[in-house]
Order: sequence, then C-alpha cells, then structure tokens
Amino acid sequence: MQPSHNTDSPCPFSRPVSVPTPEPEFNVKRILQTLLSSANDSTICHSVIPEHLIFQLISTTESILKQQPVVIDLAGNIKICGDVHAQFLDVVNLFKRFGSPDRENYLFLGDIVDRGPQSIETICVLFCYKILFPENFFFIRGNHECASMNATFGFLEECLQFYSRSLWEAFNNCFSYMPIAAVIDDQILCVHGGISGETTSLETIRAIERPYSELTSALVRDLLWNDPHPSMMTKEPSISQNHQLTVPDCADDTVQLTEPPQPPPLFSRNSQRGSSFYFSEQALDIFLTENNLQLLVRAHQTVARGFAVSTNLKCVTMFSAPNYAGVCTNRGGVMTINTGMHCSFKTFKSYLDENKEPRQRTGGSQPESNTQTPDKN
Ligand SMILES: [Mn+2]
Repeated sequence: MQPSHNTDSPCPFSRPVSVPTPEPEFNVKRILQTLLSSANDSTICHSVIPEHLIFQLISTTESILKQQPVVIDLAGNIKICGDVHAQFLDVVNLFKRFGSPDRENYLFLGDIVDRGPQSIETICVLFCYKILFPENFFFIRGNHECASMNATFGFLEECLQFYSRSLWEAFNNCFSYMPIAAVIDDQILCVHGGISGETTSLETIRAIERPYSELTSALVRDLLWNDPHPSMMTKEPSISQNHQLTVPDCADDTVQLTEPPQPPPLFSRNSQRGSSFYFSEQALDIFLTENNLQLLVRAHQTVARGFAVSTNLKCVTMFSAPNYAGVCTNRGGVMTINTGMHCSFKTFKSYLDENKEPRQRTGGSQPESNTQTPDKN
C-alpha cells in the first residue's frame, strides 16, 4: 500500500515491508473505519470488531514487526506521543487534532493498553495504522505491553469480558516483538522508561533478540521502567500551546543551576516504584556522548502539561493521556520533530473535558470501574 503522506517516509529501511496478502474478509480499512466510527457515538462501544478479525490484525502486525528491527531508525518529520493508556476517545481526538496517520508520521512511546476503559479498541486502531502505513506509523513497547503488567491493570479483564483469554495471549505474544527503542536522525533516542546501568552502548540495545521479556533481562526491564532522577526534572518550561525547544542548540543555555551538595549516583533505586532505577543527569550525559546522541525522549510518567523538559535540556518526558484515568487534571502532549531537528510541543485537553456528557456503555456487561491509583505508569 502506498501511503499518501505529504512527507518523506521517516523510515529509511532499505527494503520495503511486505504485508501478507489478506483473506478477502480481512479489510483493514473497513476495520479501522468501524473503530473510528464507534468513537463518534455517545456510548462506549466494545466488541465492534469480531474476534477472528482481531486475531488477523495481530498476526499481520506481528509479521510486520518481525521485519523491522528491535531499534528502529527513523528520519525527522514525525510526531511523538507518550502513554495513551487505553483512552481510546483521546487517541481518536489526538489524530483529529494533530493530523491523521494517513498524512502524518507518528511514533507512540508505549503504554498503549491498561488503566483506561478501552485497551482493545486503542491497540486495534494502532495496529490498523501500522498495517496500512508500516513505514510511517510506529510504536515502541511500554512496561504495560507486558503480560506481567496487563494481567493486572485492565487489559486481561477487558479481553476476558468481551473476547477470550487466547486473544489476550495472542496480543502479548505480538508485544514481545515490538521494538524497544527508536533513534531519530541519529540524534534522538526514544524509549518508554529510560537508560540502563547495564550498558552505555546503543549497539547492545540493538542486539536484543526477540521475542524478549522484561522478566529475563535487566536491560529490557530498565529500558521499560527507569525514570530520570527527580533532580533533573525540577524545572518545567512555562506552559504554552507551542513551546519551542531547539535541539541540539544547548550551548547557550543560561539557566543558573544550584548544584546540590551531593550529585546523585549514576543509577539509584527508585523507592516509589520499588523495583526500578533513577538515572542521573551524569549517566545520561555519558550515554548520549558515547553514542553521539543529543537527546532522550521517553514517556512513563504523568506530567501535568503533557510534556516536561529536563534542566539540562537532554531529557524530554511525554505523556499523552489527558485527564489520566479520570482522576488527574493533566493535559496530553504531542512533540513534533521537524527536519533540522527542530522540536516543538503542543498540548490538548481530554475528550471528556471537552464533552461533559458522561458516556454510556454498550456491547457487554458493565466492567468494573478502573480506579487504581495512577502513580505507576
Ligand atoms: Mn510506563
């Protein structure tokens, strides 16, 4: 399929991806249209896609993921989104507001499922776009694209309620082939969590073999789970609809930093999350320098403005689930990287914020409300 993008493909793969010849009934455009139409209703529509077609969405997506590397190299001209956490209406709204994936290039930084009300519809829409535009639409894996997490935080429950356990298992098998990182124009590293104390080499990350699991690899777990040390995220830029940050022009940053008495160690235990680590500004400097990179873009943490820039301008956190879990007042953020590595940020309110009418549920019995404390993304 030839995408109608008005920009060059962000994916400089030498070989085009081949999409398997679909069975006659398996019409991805029609499935996508059904999903998008269901978001127009005033009700939450579950089960709008028959299960056998979702199995085909999964197997087709998986075959594409297997043809692309575990670290994807992309060109500029791309929009980057953080966690969306099953907030299907907000994802559809995001595409309406910032451009449909049939025209714009996208990279989602994982945590697509769990927490919110519509994991299945959200991941299916992203899989449809991946199949339709395999070299222009991308996502990497978050810690919730792991069975150990999504068995507990909503996805399994939704699969059992509206489909089956075997569908949940097929999704998770597919997730184990998701890329774990992206590199944009050889300058910007994108992961869900952060860098790892296991390696300072991007080549080691490129060598991760699939299928892979966070349960068997400390490196994978770190990339999915780690956070920047709080000392480097204390200054957020003043909020605006279109904050401008030029990368890599960091040389004349004139912010006066008060040095803490003891800089944090390169990696330290994150007592809030329990089993993951903070990486320090110095650790990030070492990783970026050794790999000739300028910037880390990651997700994984709720940030009030939808995006947060570190004090040294070398770490950006994106979060794209506005009004997260219905209990936070945060906005969602979208980062745009243009050619020339010019980065800009835009924010958006939640669909529910703009449409105050509460939605009714159809398509199955009432699921239990999802009110887990949204502290661990
Ligand atoms: Mn996360």
